[in-house]
Amino acid sequence: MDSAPQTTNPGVTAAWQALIDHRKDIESTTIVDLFSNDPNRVSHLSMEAAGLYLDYSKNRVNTETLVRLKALAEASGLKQAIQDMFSGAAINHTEGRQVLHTALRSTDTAPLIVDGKNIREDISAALTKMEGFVNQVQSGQWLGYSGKPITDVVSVGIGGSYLGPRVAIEALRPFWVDNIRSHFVSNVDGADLAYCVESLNPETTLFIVQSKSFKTQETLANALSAKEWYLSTGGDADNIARHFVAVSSNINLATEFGIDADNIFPMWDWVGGRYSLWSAIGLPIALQVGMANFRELLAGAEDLDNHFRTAPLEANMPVILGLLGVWYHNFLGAHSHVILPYDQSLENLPAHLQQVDMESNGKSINRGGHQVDYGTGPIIWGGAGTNGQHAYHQLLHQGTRWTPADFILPLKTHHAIGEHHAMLTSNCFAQSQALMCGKSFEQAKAELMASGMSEEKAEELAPHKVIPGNRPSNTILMDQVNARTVGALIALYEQKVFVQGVIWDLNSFDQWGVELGKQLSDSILPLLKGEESDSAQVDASTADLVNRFKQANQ
Ligand code: G6Q
Repeated sequence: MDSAPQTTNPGVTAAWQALIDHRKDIESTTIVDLFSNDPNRVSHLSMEAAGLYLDYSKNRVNTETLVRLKALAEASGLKQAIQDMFSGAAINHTEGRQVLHTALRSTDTAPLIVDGKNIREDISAALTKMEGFVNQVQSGQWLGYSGKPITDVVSVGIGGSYLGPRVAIEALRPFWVDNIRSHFVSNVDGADLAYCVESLNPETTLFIVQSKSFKTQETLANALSAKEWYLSTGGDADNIARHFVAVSSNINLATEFGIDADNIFPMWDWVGGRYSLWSAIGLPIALQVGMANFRELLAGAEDLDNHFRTAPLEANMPVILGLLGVWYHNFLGAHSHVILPYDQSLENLPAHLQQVDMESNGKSINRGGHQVDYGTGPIIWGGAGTNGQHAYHQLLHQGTRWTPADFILPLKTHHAIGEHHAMLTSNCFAQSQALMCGKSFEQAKAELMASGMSEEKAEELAPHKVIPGNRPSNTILMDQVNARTVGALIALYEQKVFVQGVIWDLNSFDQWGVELGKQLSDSILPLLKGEESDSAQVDASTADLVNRFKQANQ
C-alpha cells in the first residue's frame, strides 16, 4: 500500500454546509414549479457530448443548486483528481496501482510511462494481437482439432471479466458476424456450464478463459470443467491450444493451466476488473462484432473521456450526473438509483453499472483510512423498460421511498416493426413525466367521476390513485445503439462513479469488501467435503447448515 493521501472530508467544507442551507429552498418547491419559473429550463439543463444527449431538467435543482454543487466539486479537488487519473498517478493507493483504463481507449501517442515502460506500446501491441486472432477466427482460418472452423466462443470469467463484454455483445447484436455465436459461463453453479455446453460441439468451440489474476475460484473451476467436457466429448488433447485461449496478467498460472503462451492476451495491474472491457478482456466482443466495431467502442469511450477531461465542470456530463447523485443521496435522503434502459439490447446494462458503481463506491472508509460520517455509494438497480413498468415502477411512483431514475433511449431502432419503437418511446417519456407531474387527489377524483362513478365512491378510491410526483429523473438519448454510443454510454457512467468517489473521498478502485467471503468459502468447502479444516471457525448456524448439506449429499 502506498502512503495514505491527503484527504478532504466533504462534510466539513463550506460548500457542503451551503448545500445543507439550500435544501429548504428546494424542498419548498416542485420540479413542475421550477419549469413554470423558467421557460428556458430545458435548454439550460440539457447538454450533448460524445453522441449522447442528456436532459436533466426534470431534477430537483435550480440554478443556485448547481452553483453550490459545482462549489462542492471544486472543494473536493475534482479537477486535479481528473488530471491525476488520466496522467497515471497511483490513485489506487491501497493496492499501489495506477488507474489507466482510459489509456486503453486513447489515441494519444504521447508516452505514458508505468514502471519505466511506455504502456501505449503495450496497448497497441495487444490490439494488434487481438486483431490477428479475430481475423483468423472470423475468416475460418483458425481451425479446431478436426480441421473445422470455430463457430462458438465461450467466455469463462466472472465479475469484471464477464459483465462488460456480455453487455457490449448483447447491445451490439445488429453488428454480429454471422459465423460466430458467443456464450458466457460465469457462475460456479454447474448449471451454468452444463446448459452452455449442451448444444455445443467440441470440434468447433473455442473457450476464452478471462481472468486477470487467473486465481478466481469460479473461473478456474469452470475452465477446468470446460476442459474435461472438451476431452470427454472427443476433443483432441494434443490440439487443446486450438480450443483454449486466455486473457490474463498471470502468464505463469495460465500456462500451468495448459494455455499456450502464444495464446495468452495481456492484462495489466493498472486496469481494474470492472473497467477492463476496453482491454483484451473485450476479445469476445471483438470476435462477435469485428475489430472495427471494437475500435469504435473504444472511440466512443475516448470521445466521452475527452469531454470529461476538458469540459468545464458546469458543462460536463459525468460531473453533472455525479453531482445530482450526491445532491439526492447526501442532502435529500435518497438511498438508491435506478437505471432504466428503454432498449431490449441494453437489458443487462444495469447489472454492469451496478458492479461499476457498487464495487467502486460501496465503501465506508475514506482514502485516509477513516470511517466516513456521510452516505456514499447508492444501491444501483434497474432493468429494461417497458418490462419494469409492470413490476417495480409501482414503487417508483407511489412507494414511501423515492428513487432518482435514469431513462436511456435510442431515438432510432434497429428493429422497425410496426409502431413498436414509437410505443416504446412514448412509454419512456410518459414514465419520466408521470414521476415528475404525478396526479393530485382532485385530478384522480375528477377522472373517476368522469368515468361515471358517484362522488362518494370517487372520494373513497381517489387516494389510492394519487401519484405524489416531484420525483426526479434524467433522460439520456442517443441516435442509435451502436459501438460508438455504447462505448460513450458505459464510459459516461464510469466517469460519473469516479466523480462521486472523489467527492466522497473514496478509493473507487479497490474492492477489499469482497475478500472476506472468499476466505470463508475456502474454509467451508473442506467441511462440506467431509475433510478437516483447521482454519474453519464456523458459527453454530453455519455448522448446522454444513451438516444439512452433508446429510443431503451422503
Ligand atoms: C472488479 C473486480 C472483480 C473481478 C473478478 C474476476 O473490479 O475486481 O469483479 O473482475 O473477481 O477477477 P479475475 O479477472 O482476476 O478472475
